[in-house]
Amino acid sequence: DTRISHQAILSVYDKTGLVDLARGLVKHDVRLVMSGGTARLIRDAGLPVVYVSDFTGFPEILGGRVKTLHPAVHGGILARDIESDEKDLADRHIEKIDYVVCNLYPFKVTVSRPDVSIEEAVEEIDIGGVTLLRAAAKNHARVTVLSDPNDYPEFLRELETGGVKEQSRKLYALKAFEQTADYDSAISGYFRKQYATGGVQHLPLRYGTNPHQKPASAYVMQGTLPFKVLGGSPGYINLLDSLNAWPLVKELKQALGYPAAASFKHVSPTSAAIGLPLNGKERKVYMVDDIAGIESSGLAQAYARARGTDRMSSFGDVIALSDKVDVVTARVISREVSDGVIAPGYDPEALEILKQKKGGKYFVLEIEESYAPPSLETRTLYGVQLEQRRNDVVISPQDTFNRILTPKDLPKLPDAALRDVTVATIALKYTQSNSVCYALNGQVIGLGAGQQSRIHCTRLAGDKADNWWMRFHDRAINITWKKGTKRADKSNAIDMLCSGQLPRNDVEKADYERVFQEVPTPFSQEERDAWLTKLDEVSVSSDAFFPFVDNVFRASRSGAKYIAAPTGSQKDGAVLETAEKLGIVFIEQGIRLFHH
Ligand code: 93A
Repeated sequence: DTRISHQAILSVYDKTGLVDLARGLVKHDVRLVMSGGTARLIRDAGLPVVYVSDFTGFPEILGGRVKTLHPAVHGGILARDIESDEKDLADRHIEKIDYVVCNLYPFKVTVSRPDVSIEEAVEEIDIGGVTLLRAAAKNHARVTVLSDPNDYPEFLRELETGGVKEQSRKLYALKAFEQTADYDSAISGYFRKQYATGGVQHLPLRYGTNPHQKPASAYVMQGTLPFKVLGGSPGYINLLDSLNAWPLVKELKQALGYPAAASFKHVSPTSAAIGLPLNGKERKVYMVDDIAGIESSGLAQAYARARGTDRMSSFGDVIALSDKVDVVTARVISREVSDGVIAPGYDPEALEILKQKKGGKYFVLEIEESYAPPSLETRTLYGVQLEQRRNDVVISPQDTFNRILTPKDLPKLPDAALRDVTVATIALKYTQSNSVCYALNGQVIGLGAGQQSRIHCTRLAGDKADNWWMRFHDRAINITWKKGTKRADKSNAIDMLCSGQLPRNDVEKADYERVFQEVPTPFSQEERDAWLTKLDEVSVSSDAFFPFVDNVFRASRSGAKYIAAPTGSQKDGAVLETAEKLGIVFIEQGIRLFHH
């Protein structure tokens, strides 16, 4: 046929709209080359067809596994309008292909059937179609690739009115690339679940955020997961906690050179600390005064501080530890209600202690200490991919806190303050925003997370710091307990006494008083104020600037002497002036640290 100037190859699983498309192509003198099933339909519609096997001179073989995989097809698609390509085609009597219409075997549908066998899944892996799409998309400078039946009408309209536009060819090519990428990820996802189990690369989870969110899993696309599950089976939120808590303690240790610990709940730290020696009072308040040899373990003291800060919030925590876990640390953990732990290693005896928790259900993760995540991170939210560079900024006492804005004549921070703003700021880097953190003695003492207004964070964290400090009052330390009172019940009662949330009626009163040998006298406002004025030298960090001066007032009430925060607020001037008046050192910490 001398009128024929163009050729199309058609090979589709989904035959929607195919006949109309073929009719339109024939109208424009395009010769249609097709694989078997596609050809049958078009022939039945009374249109002229050329079988791929006649085009290539090679039959479909292996029961259809090889249909279009032939140099005549791919040479025809991939050839450019350049002399050497034209010569290659002419030498082999290959004709150029201008249009490729293809969609793939429905691999996703097949593997979504609960009873599908691996053999059935394998047969659904389209090879020739993917190759057609990739080849045509690669050569989109010349070739039009249609991978979506929804595009046929618009394509025909363009063909009718002067030819397919360059911009359309580009978008069709992009669509084909997205389709092959999606197709391949469905295949690798299926085989990951089949072959990479045992937690090496793919870890099935019982459910996601809530029990009805099934299925759920954790996996990496390349290599192996950076942690091993040594005990229990972590859940989805457990992993969110673990994978936020681990970098926090890793960075704390790198910044300050001490073993570090964090206690996490709902993807924010309740506290974090470095392993400074505990004094007698701290050992009592943190409920570790009966742990033999605790002074010999920096790691155990770090966790005692982290767990001791806000014992109410830490109930059922996920723990991260910067160092190999020793027996003393495992003993501290073994008495607390907790969900699991992540650490770079475990002494065999410590591991045994931990694995016995929760009737063997305590999850124990061993993280690869040297693991460095890729710098780009992606998540899907409501079907939309969000991508960003990971927050890999380094917070260090040497570099992050050198810009002291007030007082002007202070050349550098005292070591203790530098240490504490570092602790507070690294904790914020892994806290849901907005967030404000108060720190003292190398540990968080109050952390306000996830509030939409800055002042509410500053108040929440301040109230927590106050509560923490009230627990050091002799009246709280010297409570006499009824025999057999559980640790968690003690923590709850102490919290009520210290926060002043005392019972309002007889029912509440009976519940509150049941744990005490002798019911402690409530704190009067005067006693409370007198004690709180002794809280001093506190460092406060904020994950973003203070929009109003109220934050400085509130921080000051809980003993703040140092505040580190980004600037950029219209009220910067007033904030600094207020800090100056209240005798607070204000450090410009130049990095905003929102975390979500
Ligand atoms: O088994 S294949 O991977 N081998 C091939 O060479 C091949 N070429 C096209 N499957 C192949 N196809 C696919 O066949 C197409 O992607 C399309 O989904 C299907 C169309 O086959 P038929 O025209 O016989 O219905």
